[in-house]
Amino acid sequence: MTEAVRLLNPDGTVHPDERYAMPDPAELRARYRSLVLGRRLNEQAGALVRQGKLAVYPSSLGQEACQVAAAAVLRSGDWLFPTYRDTVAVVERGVDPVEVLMMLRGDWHCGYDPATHHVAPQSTPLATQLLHAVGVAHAATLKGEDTVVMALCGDGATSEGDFHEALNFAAVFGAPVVFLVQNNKYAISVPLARQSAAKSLADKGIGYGVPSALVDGNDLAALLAVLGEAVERAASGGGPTLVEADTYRIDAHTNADDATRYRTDAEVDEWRPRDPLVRMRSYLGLSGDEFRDDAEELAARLRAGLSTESAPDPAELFAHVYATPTPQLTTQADLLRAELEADEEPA
Ligand SMILES: Cc1ncc(C[n+]2csc(CCOP(=O)(O)OP(=O)(O)O)c2C)c(N)n1
Repeated sequence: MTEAVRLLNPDGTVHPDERYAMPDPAELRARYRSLVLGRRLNEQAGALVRQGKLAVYPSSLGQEACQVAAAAVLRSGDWLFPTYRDTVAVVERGVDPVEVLMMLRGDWHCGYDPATHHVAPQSTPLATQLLHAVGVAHAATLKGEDTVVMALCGDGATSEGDFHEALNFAAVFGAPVVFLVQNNKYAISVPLARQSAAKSLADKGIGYGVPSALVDGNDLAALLAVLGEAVERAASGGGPTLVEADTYRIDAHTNADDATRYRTDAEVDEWRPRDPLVRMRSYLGLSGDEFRDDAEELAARLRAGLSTESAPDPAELFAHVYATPTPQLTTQADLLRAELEADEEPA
Protein backbone atom coordinates (compact mmCIF):
# COMPACT_ATOMS: atom_id res chain seq x y z
CA MET A 1 0.00 0.00 0.00
CA THR A 2 1.89 3.05 -1.18
CA GLU A 3 -0.50 5.64 -2.67
CA ALA A 4 -2.63 7.48 -0.13
CA VAL A 5 -6.23 8.22 -1.12
CA ARG A 6 -6.48 11.93 -1.88
CA LEU A 7 -9.35 14.03 -3.22
CA LEU A 8 -7.73 17.46 -2.80
CA ASN A 9 -4.16 18.45 -3.54
CA PRO A 10 -2.33 20.61 -0.97
CA ASP A 11 -3.14 23.72 -3.08
CA GLY A 12 -6.87 22.93 -2.93
CA THR A 13 -7.24 21.70 -6.51
CA VAL A 14 -9.21 18.50 -7.11
CA HIS A 15 -7.32 15.23 -7.25
CA PRO A 16 -9.80 12.91 -8.98
CA ASP A 17 -10.17 9.40 -7.59
CA GLU A 18 -12.42 6.94 -9.39
CA ARG A 19 -13.21 5.05 -6.16
CA TYR A 20 -14.43 7.97 -4.03
CA ALA A 21 -16.76 10.88 -4.83
CA MET A 22 -16.08 14.37 -3.52
CA PRO A 23 -18.36 15.07 -0.52
CA ASP A 24 -21.12 17.62 -0.97
CA PRO A 25 -19.85 21.27 -0.81
CA ALA A 26 -22.42 22.21 1.87
CA GLU A 27 -21.12 19.40 4.08
CA LEU A 28 -17.52 20.44 3.41
CA ARG A 29 -18.31 24.02 4.39
CA ALA A 30 -19.87 22.86 7.67
CA ARG A 31 -16.87 20.64 8.38
CA TYR A 32 -14.46 23.41 7.45
CA ARG A 33 -16.09 25.43 10.24
CA SER A 34 -15.24 22.55 12.60
CA LEU A 35 -11.63 22.66 11.42
CA VAL A 36 -11.47 26.39 12.23
CA LEU A 37 -12.98 25.78 15.69
CA GLY A 38 -10.68 22.80 16.27
CA ARG A 39 -7.60 24.87 15.40
CA ARG A 40 -8.74 27.60 17.79
CA LEU A 41 -9.33 25.02 20.52
CA ASN A 42 -5.79 23.68 20.08
CA GLU A 43 -4.33 27.17 20.28
CA GLN A 44 -6.44 28.25 23.27
CA ALA A 45 -5.71 25.06 25.21
CA GLY A 46 -1.99 25.69 24.72
CA ALA A 47 -2.43 29.20 26.11
CA LEU A 48 -4.39 27.86 29.10
CA VAL A 49 -1.50 25.51 29.91
CA ARG A 50 0.91 28.43 29.89
CA GLN A 51 -1.43 30.31 32.25
CA GLY A 52 -1.50 27.34 34.65
CA LYS A 53 -5.20 26.67 33.98
CA LEU A 54 -4.58 23.25 32.43
CA ALA A 55 -2.11 20.65 33.69
CA VAL A 56 -1.20 19.39 30.24
CA TYR A 57 -2.48 19.50 26.67
CA PRO A 58 -1.60 17.06 23.90
CA SER A 59 -2.21 19.22 20.83
CA SER A 60 -3.68 17.93 17.58
CA LEU A 61 -2.63 21.04 15.67
CA GLY A 62 -2.14 19.93 12.08
CA GLN A 63 -4.27 16.82 12.63
CA GLU A 64 -7.64 18.61 12.77
CA ALA A 65 -8.91 16.99 9.56
CA CYS A 66 -8.56 13.51 11.10
CA GLN A 67 -10.26 14.70 14.27
CA VAL A 68 -13.23 16.29 12.55
CA ALA A 69 -13.76 13.48 10.04
CA ALA A 70 -13.60 10.72 12.68
CA ALA A 71 -16.52 12.23 14.58
CA ALA A 72 -18.42 13.62 11.60
CA VAL A 73 -18.98 10.28 9.86
CA LEU A 74 -20.65 8.70 12.91
CA ARG A 75 -24.41 8.46 13.31
CA SER A 76 -26.04 9.46 16.61
CA GLY A 77 -26.10 5.95 18.11
CA ASP A 78 -22.52 5.13 17.15
CA TRP A 79 -19.59 5.27 19.60
CA LEU A 80 -16.27 7.11 19.55
CA PHE A 81 -13.23 5.76 21.45
CA PRO A 82 -10.68 8.60 21.62
CA THR A 83 -7.16 9.00 23.03
CA TYR A 84 -5.69 11.87 25.03
CA ARG A 85 -4.87 13.68 21.73
CA ASP A 86 -8.42 13.51 20.36
CA THR A 87 -10.07 16.41 22.20
CA VAL A 88 -11.17 18.04 18.94
CA ALA A 89 -12.89 14.82 17.82
CA VAL A 90 -14.74 14.62 21.13
CA VAL A 91 -15.91 18.22 20.74
CA GLU A 92 -16.98 17.58 17.14
CA ARG A 93 -19.10 14.73 18.51
CA GLY A 94 -21.05 17.31 20.52
CA VAL A 95 -19.44 17.21 23.97
CA ASP A 96 -19.08 20.56 25.75
CA PRO A 97 -15.46 21.71 25.27
CA VAL A 98 -15.10 22.91 28.87
CA GLU A 99 -16.25 19.52 30.14
CA VAL A 100 -13.76 17.80 27.86
CA LEU A 101 -10.86 19.82 29.27
CA MET A 102 -11.82 18.95 32.87
CA MET A 103 -9.73 15.78 32.66
CA LEU A 104 -6.68 17.68 31.42
CA ARG A 105 -7.15 20.17 34.26
CA GLY A 106 -6.91 17.21 36.63
CA ASP A 107 -10.45 17.53 38.03
CA TRP A 108 -11.93 14.33 36.75
CA HIS A 109 -11.13 10.98 35.17
CA CYS A 110 -13.22 11.99 32.19
CA GLY A 111 -15.17 15.24 32.50
CA TYR A 112 -18.25 14.25 30.51
CA ASP A 113 -20.76 11.44 30.68
CA PRO A 114 -19.65 8.78 28.17
CA ALA A 115 -23.08 7.13 28.06
CA THR A 116 -24.89 10.38 27.17
CA HIS A 117 -22.57 11.25 24.33
CA HIS A 118 -21.53 7.76 23.21
CA VAL A 119 -17.93 8.89 23.64
CA ALA A 120 -15.63 6.75 25.80
CA PRO A 121 -13.21 8.53 28.16
CA GLN A 122 -10.07 9.78 26.43
CA SER A 123 -7.60 6.94 26.91
CA THR A 124 -4.09 7.66 28.17
CA PRO A 125 -2.80 4.07 28.28
CA LEU A 126 -1.90 3.34 24.67
CA ALA A 127 -4.21 1.02 22.70
CA THR A 128 -6.28 -0.26 25.65
CA GLN A 129 -9.26 1.64 24.23
CA LEU A 130 -9.07 -0.44 21.04
CA LEU A 131 -10.04 -3.59 22.93
CA HIS A 132 -12.84 -1.76 24.71
CA ALA A 133 -14.04 -0.45 21.35
CA VAL A 134 -14.10 -3.94 19.86
CA GLY A 135 -15.96 -5.22 22.92
CA VAL A 136 -18.66 -2.56 22.59
CA ALA A 137 -18.95 -3.22 18.85
CA HIS A 138 -19.24 -6.99 19.29
CA ALA A 139 -21.79 -6.57 22.09
CA ALA A 140 -23.89 -4.36 19.79
CA THR A 141 -23.82 -7.08 17.13
CA LEU A 142 -24.91 -9.71 19.67
CA LYS A 143 -27.81 -7.44 20.67
CA GLY A 144 -28.86 -7.07 17.04
CA GLU A 145 -28.03 -3.34 16.89
CA ASP A 146 -26.31 -1.68 13.93
CA THR A 147 -24.02 0.46 16.14
CA VAL A 148 -20.62 1.30 14.66
CA VAL A 149 -17.57 2.09 16.79
CA MET A 150 -14.79 4.47 15.71
CA ALA A 151 -11.55 3.66 17.52
CA LEU A 152 -8.68 6.14 17.35
CA CYS A 153 -4.98 5.56 18.01
CA GLY A 154 -1.57 6.86 17.01
CA ASP A 155 1.27 5.26 15.06
CA GLY A 156 3.15 4.37 18.25
CA ALA A 157 0.11 2.57 19.65
CA THR A 158 0.28 0.06 16.78
CA SER A 159 3.35 -1.43 18.54
CA GLU A 160 1.21 -2.41 21.53
CA GLY A 161 -0.12 -5.94 21.91
CA ASP A 162 -3.61 -4.58 22.47
CA PHE A 163 -3.66 -3.16 18.93
CA HIS A 164 -3.01 -6.61 17.46
CA GLU A 165 -5.49 -8.39 19.72
CA ALA A 166 -8.16 -5.82 18.87
CA LEU A 167 -7.62 -6.22 15.13
CA ASN A 168 -7.59 -9.98 15.30
CA PHE A 169 -10.75 -10.20 17.38
CA ALA A 170 -12.55 -7.64 15.21
CA ALA A 171 -11.60 -9.54 12.04
CA VAL A 172 -12.55 -12.98 13.30
CA PHE A 173 -15.88 -11.84 14.74
CA GLY A 174 -16.65 -9.27 12.03
CA ALA A 175 -17.03 -6.56 14.64
CA PRO A 176 -18.36 -3.22 13.32
CA VAL A 177 -15.27 -1.16 14.20
CA VAL A 178 -13.40 1.44 12.20
CA PHE A 179 -9.81 1.76 13.42
CA LEU A 180 -8.36 5.16 12.54
CA VAL A 181 -4.58 5.27 13.02
CA GLN A 182 -3.40 8.88 12.99
CA ASN A 183 0.15 8.42 11.78
CA ASN A 184 1.65 11.71 12.92
CA LYS A 185 5.17 10.25 12.52
CA TYR A 186 6.29 10.20 16.17
CA ALA A 187 5.55 8.36 19.40
CA ILE A 188 6.76 11.21 21.60
CA SER A 189 10.40 11.23 20.36
CA VAL A 190 10.45 7.85 18.60
CA PRO A 191 10.10 8.17 14.80
CA LEU A 192 7.91 5.75 12.87
CA ALA A 193 10.91 3.98 11.30
CA ARG A 194 11.85 2.78 14.80
CA GLN A 195 8.32 1.55 15.49
CA SER A 196 7.58 -0.47 12.40
CA ALA A 197 9.35 -2.12 9.48
CA ALA A 198 6.11 -2.35 7.49
CA LYS A 199 5.83 -0.07 4.43
CA SER A 200 2.59 1.32 5.81
CA LEU A 201 0.58 0.81 8.98
CA ALA A 202 -2.46 0.02 6.84
CA ASP A 203 -0.60 -3.13 5.72
CA LYS A 204 -0.96 -4.39 9.29
CA GLY A 205 -4.73 -4.51 8.91
CA ILE A 206 -4.46 -6.56 5.72
CA GLY A 207 -2.45 -9.17 7.62
CA TYR A 208 -5.44 -9.72 9.88
CA GLY A 209 -7.91 -9.86 6.99
CA VAL A 210 -9.23 -6.37 7.72
CA PRO A 211 -9.93 -4.15 4.66
CA SER A 212 -7.47 -1.29 5.00
CA ALA A 213 -6.77 2.06 3.38
CA LEU A 214 -4.04 4.67 3.50
CA VAL A 215 -5.45 8.21 3.29
CA ASP A 216 -3.95 11.68 3.09
CA GLY A 217 -4.64 12.68 6.68
CA ASN A 218 -4.55 16.41 5.90
CA ASP A 219 -7.29 16.07 3.28
CA LEU A 220 -10.65 16.42 4.99
CA ALA A 221 -12.56 15.45 1.85
CA ALA A 222 -10.66 12.17 1.43
CA LEU A 223 -11.02 11.32 5.12
CA LEU A 224 -14.78 11.93 5.06
CA ALA A 225 -15.15 9.75 1.96
CA VAL A 226 -13.01 6.83 3.15
CA LEU A 227 -14.18 6.84 6.78
CA GLY A 228 -17.79 7.33 5.69
CA GLU A 229 -17.59 4.27 3.47
CA ALA A 230 -16.01 2.26 6.31
CA VAL A 231 -18.84 3.22 8.68
CA GLU A 232 -21.45 2.22 6.09
CA ARG A 233 -19.75 -1.15 5.56
CA ALA A 234 -19.60 -1.81 9.30
CA ALA A 235 -23.24 -0.78 9.80
CA SER A 236 -24.40 -3.15 7.09
CA GLY A 237 -22.57 -6.17 8.54
CA GLY A 238 -19.36 -5.86 6.52
CA GLY A 239 -17.09 -5.89 9.58
CA PRO A 240 -14.04 -3.83 10.52
CA THR A 241 -11.85 -1.46 8.52
CA LEU A 242 -8.45 0.02 9.29
CA VAL A 243 -7.67 3.50 7.98
CA GLU A 244 -4.17 4.92 8.28
CA ALA A 245 -4.13 8.71 8.04
CA ASP A 246 -0.82 10.14 6.80
CA THR A 247 -0.49 13.33 8.85
CA TYR A 248 1.93 15.27 11.05
CA ARG A 249 1.95 16.65 14.58
CA ILE A 250 2.98 20.30 14.18
CA ASP A 251 3.17 21.02 17.93
CA ALA A 252 5.30 19.10 20.42
CA HIS A 253 3.88 15.86 21.94
CA THR A 254 2.60 17.93 24.88
CA ASN A 255 3.63 21.21 26.46
CA ALA A 256 6.09 19.15 28.57
CA ASP A 257 7.98 17.92 25.50
CA ASP A 258 10.86 19.63 23.69
CA ALA A 259 10.39 18.51 20.07
CA THR A 260 13.59 20.22 18.90
CA ARG A 261 15.54 17.42 20.56
CA TYR A 262 14.37 14.83 18.05
CA ARG A 263 13.21 16.63 14.88
CA THR A 264 14.37 19.57 12.80
CA ASP A 265 12.55 22.82 12.10
CA ALA A 266 13.06 22.08 8.41
CA GLU A 267 11.00 18.89 8.75
CA VAL A 268 8.14 20.75 10.46
CA ASP A 269 8.32 23.48 7.82
CA GLU A 270 7.90 20.87 5.09
CA TRP A 271 4.51 19.95 6.54
CA ARG A 272 3.17 23.47 7.07
CA PRO A 273 2.07 23.99 3.42
CA ARG A 274 0.00 20.80 3.70
CA ASP A 275 -2.19 22.39 6.40
CA PRO A 276 -5.67 20.81 6.29
CA LEU A 277 -7.44 24.14 6.93
CA VAL A 278 -5.69 26.03 4.16
CA ARG A 279 -6.34 23.20 1.69
CA MET A 280 -10.08 23.07 2.36
CA ARG A 281 -10.33 26.85 2.45
CA SER A 282 -8.71 27.10 -1.00
CA TYR A 283 -11.03 24.46 -2.43
CA LEU A 284 -14.13 26.22 -1.06
CA GLY A 285 -12.87 29.63 -2.22
CA LEU A 286 -13.08 31.15 1.27
CA SER A 287 -11.01 34.10 2.49
CA GLY A 288 -9.99 32.89 5.94
CA ASP A 289 -12.25 35.24 7.92
CA GLU A 290 -15.22 32.89 7.83
CA PHE A 291 -16.23 31.47 11.23
CA ARG A 292 -13.67 33.66 13.02
CA ASP A 293 -16.37 35.00 15.37
CA ASP A 294 -17.50 31.46 16.20
CA ALA A 295 -13.90 30.49 16.92
CA GLU A 296 -13.36 33.50 19.20
CA GLU A 297 -16.60 32.71 21.01
CA LEU A 298 -15.33 29.18 21.65
CA ALA A 299 -12.00 30.53 22.92
CA ALA A 300 -13.79 32.94 25.26
CA ARG A 301 -15.95 30.10 26.59
CA LEU A 302 -12.86 28.03 27.31
CA ARG A 303 -11.16 30.92 29.10
CA ALA A 304 -14.26 31.59 31.21
CA GLY A 305 -14.96 27.92 31.92
CA LEU A 306 -11.43 27.19 33.06
CA SER A 307 -10.81 30.37 35.01
CA THR A 308 -12.98 29.29 37.96
CA GLU A 309 -11.30 27.38 40.79
CA SER A 310 -12.77 23.91 41.02
CA ALA A 311 -13.13 21.96 44.24
CA PRO A 312 -13.59 18.34 43.23
CA ASP A 313 -14.73 15.93 45.93
CA PRO A 314 -11.84 13.44 46.51
CA ALA A 315 -14.43 10.68 47.06
CA GLU A 316 -15.29 10.93 43.37
CA LEU A 317 -11.94 9.29 42.62
CA PHE A 318 -13.63 6.00 43.41
CA ALA A 319 -16.88 6.62 41.58
CA HIS A 320 -17.42 5.14 38.13
CA VAL A 321 -14.40 2.81 38.32
CA TYR A 322 -16.66 -0.24 38.43
CA ALA A 323 -20.46 -0.44 38.29
CA THR A 324 -20.22 -2.38 41.59
CA PRO A 325 -17.17 -1.25 43.61
CA THR A 326 -14.69 -3.98 44.55
CA PRO A 327 -13.97 -4.56 48.27
CA GLN A 328 -10.46 -3.12 47.71
CA LEU A 329 -11.86 0.10 46.28
CA THR A 330 -14.33 0.43 49.14
CA THR A 331 -11.47 -0.02 51.64
CA GLN A 332 -9.38 2.60 49.84
CA ALA A 333 -12.31 5.04 49.77
CA ASP A 334 -12.87 4.51 53.52
CA LEU A 335 -9.16 5.08 54.27
CA LEU A 336 -9.13 8.31 52.25
CA ARG A 337 -12.27 9.59 53.96
CA ALA A 338 -10.79 8.81 57.41
CA GLU A 339 -7.55 10.62 56.52
CA LEU A 340 -9.38 13.68 55.23
CA GLU A 341 -11.60 13.80 58.33
CA ALA A 342 -8.53 13.49 60.60
CA ASP A 343 -6.88 16.40 58.76
CA GLU A 344 -9.98 18.53 59.33
CA GLU A 345 -9.96 18.01 63.13
CA PRO A 346 -8.61 21.01 65.05
CA ALA A 347 -5.11 20.47 66.48
C1 LIG B 1 0.70 1.42 27.61
C2 LIG B 1 1.46 2.72 27.57
N1 LIG B 1 2.80 2.72 27.39
C3 LIG B 1 3.49 3.89 27.36
C4 LIG B 1 2.84 5.08 27.51
C5 LIG B 1 3.63 6.40 27.49
N2 LIG B 1 3.31 7.15 26.27
C6 LIG B 1 2.41 8.17 26.30
S1 LIG B 1 2.16 8.84 24.80
C7 LIG B 1 3.28 7.79 24.06
C8 LIG B 1 3.53 7.87 22.58
C9 LIG B 1 2.31 7.58 21.78
O1 LIG B 1 2.52 7.79 20.42
P1 LIG B 1 1.42 7.53 19.35
O2 LIG B 1 0.68 6.27 19.61
O3 LIG B 1 2.06 7.67 18.01
O4 LIG B 1 0.36 8.70 19.59
P2 LIG B 1 0.54 10.27 19.53
O5 LIG B 1 0.92 10.72 20.91
O6 LIG B 1 1.60 10.56 18.52
O7 LIG B 1 -0.79 10.79 19.14
C10 LIG B 1 3.83 6.93 25.02
C11 LIG B 1 4.86 5.91 24.73
C12 LIG B 1 1.43 5.05 27.70
N3 LIG B 1 0.72 6.15 27.83
N4 LIG B 1 0.78 3.87 27.71
